[in-house]
Amino acid sequence: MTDDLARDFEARFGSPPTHLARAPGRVNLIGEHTDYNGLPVLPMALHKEIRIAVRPREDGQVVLQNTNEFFPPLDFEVEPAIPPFVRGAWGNYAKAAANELARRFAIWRGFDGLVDSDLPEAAGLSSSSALVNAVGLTLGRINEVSTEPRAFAEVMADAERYVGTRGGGMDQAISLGARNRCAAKITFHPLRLQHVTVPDDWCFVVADTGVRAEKSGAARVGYNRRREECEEAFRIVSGELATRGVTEKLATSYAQLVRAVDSETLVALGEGILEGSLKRRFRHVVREAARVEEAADRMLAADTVGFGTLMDQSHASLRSDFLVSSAELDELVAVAREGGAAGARLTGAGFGGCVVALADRWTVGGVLETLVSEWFERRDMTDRIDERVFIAVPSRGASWEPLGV
Ligand code: NG1
Repeated sequence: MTDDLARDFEARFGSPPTHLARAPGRVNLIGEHTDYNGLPVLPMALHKEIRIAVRPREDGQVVLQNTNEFFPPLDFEVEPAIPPFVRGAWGNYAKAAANELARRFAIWRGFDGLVDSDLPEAAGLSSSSALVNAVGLTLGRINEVSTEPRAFAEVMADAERYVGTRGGGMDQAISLGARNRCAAKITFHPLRLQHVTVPDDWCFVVADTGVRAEKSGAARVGYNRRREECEEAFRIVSGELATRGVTEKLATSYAQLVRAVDSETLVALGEGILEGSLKRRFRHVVREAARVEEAADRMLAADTVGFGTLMDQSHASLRSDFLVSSAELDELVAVAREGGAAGARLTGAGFGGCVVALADRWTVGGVLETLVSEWFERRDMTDRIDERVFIAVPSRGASWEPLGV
């Protein structure tokens, strides 16, 4: 694979690459729309990744080609305040990393790169953050930027906001920091990864609706609006709880609120204070954070049924309270459950993309078969079926490797 990429690079650029940067996508197991509220998440990195064959340049140009012809070649100069390409252009994820690193570390050196990926785009598996991370890692290494890994993950999270989505930091953190065979409970401010070994018998199945959830496009507005609603709900509830003396002083984050008041009490207080959509968004966020804590314990205890139940609850809440599911996502979740999954839910921001289902090694065959026969075959979506439905392998985070020249 790497040899093919290196040969392809040489054919295109005229000399061999010196390094390989790779960054995996991720599947979020539970904890959706919590990261940007400073509340925990539980993702794992995938065996599917972005790879870039790299040759550093002696000037400030970043010259990128992509093995997928759908993504046209591009180039730009490394400098602070890089003007973006048109909205939705793939190169903006590369510019995002370059812009942030140039702004913070005055980097100057660019590179020739050939990008290759086996990650589906706009499917909620974080191909965007994998690309930001792989370009960021490349620019960081060739410009000798020295930052501690967690600080680097925070820089990459800030970087990605360049494309216009006010995302949290989950995707960049897990893609950079994941360990083989593990998921990680991630907490924020300060960023911390607690690695949890995925039980040997567990299989997380990912199934893609094929409906694109383009966060630099249509899904951006819905995503950013949810974030504003969560912020608004927080302002109202934290103010009211301080006035009533429920919290000693004004809470400055959701994390403080959930530490001060247990989640069901907090939900009940929120229901008494908030109205309409804000009430529902608040309820989802508070309960989802509690589910993440519980899910990490269920994983440690290898309690398949317990973990699956939490996934089901998460999906119900994303559908009814957070309103980010879709007919296709709901159907795929239901089919996975019919096929014998212990639990299933949409993964990522929603609005399309993938579901994730938990099975064990004895039931996973039935789940896969049912998904294929009851959903994909009925929609005539059996081409490239291995890319549409697969078992996620908990994998290591990003790396930067010499290519032996
Ligand atoms: P997806 O849509 O899977 O890339 C987005 C955000 C995450 C998180 C989830 C919802 C970015 C890069 N990613 O993930 O931070 O908020 O939605 O839980 O914005």
